[in-house]
Amino acid sequence: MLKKVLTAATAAVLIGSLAACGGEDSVASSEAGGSSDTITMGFAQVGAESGWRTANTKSIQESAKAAGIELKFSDAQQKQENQIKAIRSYIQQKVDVIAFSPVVETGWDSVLQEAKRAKIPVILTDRAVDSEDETLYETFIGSDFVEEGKKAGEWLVQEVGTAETNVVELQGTTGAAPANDRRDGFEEAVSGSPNIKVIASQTGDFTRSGGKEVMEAFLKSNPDIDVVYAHNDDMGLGAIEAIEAAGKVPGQDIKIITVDAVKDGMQALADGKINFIVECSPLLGDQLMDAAQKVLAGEEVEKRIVTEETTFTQEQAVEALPTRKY
Ligand code: GZL
Ligand code: ZN
Repeated sequence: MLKKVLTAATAAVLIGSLAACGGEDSVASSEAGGSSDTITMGFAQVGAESGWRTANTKSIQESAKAAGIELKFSDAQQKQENQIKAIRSYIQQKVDVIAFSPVVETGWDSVLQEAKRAKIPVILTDRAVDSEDETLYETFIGSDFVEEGKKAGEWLVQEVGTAETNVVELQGTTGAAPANDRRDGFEEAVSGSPNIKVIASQTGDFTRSGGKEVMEAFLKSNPDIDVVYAHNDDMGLGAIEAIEAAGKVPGQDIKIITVDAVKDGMQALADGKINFIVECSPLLGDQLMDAAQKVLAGEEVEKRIVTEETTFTQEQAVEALPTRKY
């Protein structure tokens, strides 16, 4: 059986190369199981916890298709051990490049050293790792989360002036770069306004249900809440449900600031239930595929690629909604 297969394969290669007559040997390489010029990427996604994540996954899948890159994709349900397992399986499958969005900042060095030993380049997207060894990844493509937190705080400072303002904070996933940095950036921006106090902070794990549950608890234990600062739209939308259930008016009795600017958040902003949104773009797919092709072609890629993003007021949301891509 094997002999027959080999003969057929050899014949195909011969015909192919004759037909190509001096063209590239794409037939030969495709006969060799997976042509050498198609890049295979293993992507280990965080999960499907938010509208942002869904849009991010869509962007990666669409951009891979457009770039002719074969994508192996896994969803870790927000568990680091699942992401590590996925990265290990990509190493075993000998993919050309590995990309992932680390659910938390710490605990990646050993699996990234395994990828390095296997000579498989790694690209970080969306969230960063705290690794000291920068040779463990080629580049990090993502937003500046500290900047996002600052933009949220700066808006609040100019909005409330010197008025006494009690803020409750719905934090992202414990240990995640966006949670740590959006907290730090916000604190930095309001540090010059002693009238603005963060009276409670708790993780809602970037999910709508998490935001709702934590906000219900905040409402029970804090009689005077003026502002909710939610690290993403989904938790802000959950907070809106809890605020309305408590008979208060979101956007008026309690102002809400969120980060992401996904469609559902922008709709709530346009409806006046959210007061300000800091954009965090999930559309990283094209930049990722471009970086992967450059890395594999041995071209220079800058270590840090920051994604462009803006902020939205209620009026701007009404304008932007019709053309919003996600
Ligand atoms: C930010 C991203 C965050 C989003 C959340 O780049 O990691 O994770 O802000 C998502 O919506 O869950
Ligand atoms: Zn108050």
